[in-house]
Amino acid sequence: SFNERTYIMVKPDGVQRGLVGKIIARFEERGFKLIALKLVQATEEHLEKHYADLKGKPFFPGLVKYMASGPVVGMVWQGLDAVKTGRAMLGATNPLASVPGTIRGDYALSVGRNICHGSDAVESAEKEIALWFPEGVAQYTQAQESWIFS
Ligand code: DAT
Ligand code: MG
Repeated sequence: SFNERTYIMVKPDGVQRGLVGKIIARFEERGFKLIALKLVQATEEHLEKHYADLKGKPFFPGLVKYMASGPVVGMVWQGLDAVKTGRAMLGATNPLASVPGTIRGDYALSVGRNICHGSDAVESAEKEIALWFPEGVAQYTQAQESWIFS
């Protein structure tokens, strides 16, 4: 929908590699509205909640350690079909399969260091937004909105 929200996160490798600004710029330039943003050092406990659906996968312990290895940048972007469009902008989970022009397809090579996260469904987006931004998100009118949506 028009007002759909998605949770996008720059992972510790993306932060260390100085890709935060580039990733933010892509969502800004596409026309999405930034409604929450923060840099946090997440605990393993918090990350286990974020990735609860993957508990039991062989890569789960390594995934949680990697995600806790440095700060991440969490953000919420709002706009038309934000979840699906956000996933398309990130590219395939395994960067080897990510098309050039996508974030992972331009900046990553390995599934264990794929630099960014994006919600995979509206319901998981809402859950992730509540987990990472319990304080809530901003609500404001973007001046360019009528030039982006019709
Ligand atoms: P996505 O991040 O594209 O939503 P996912 O939710 O299935 O993918 O998995 C979460 C993260 O876990 C993914 O970004 C990278 C890591 N991961 C997934 N599959 C993996 C695998 N086979 N080996 C190592 N890490 C994996
Ligand atoms: Mg996922």
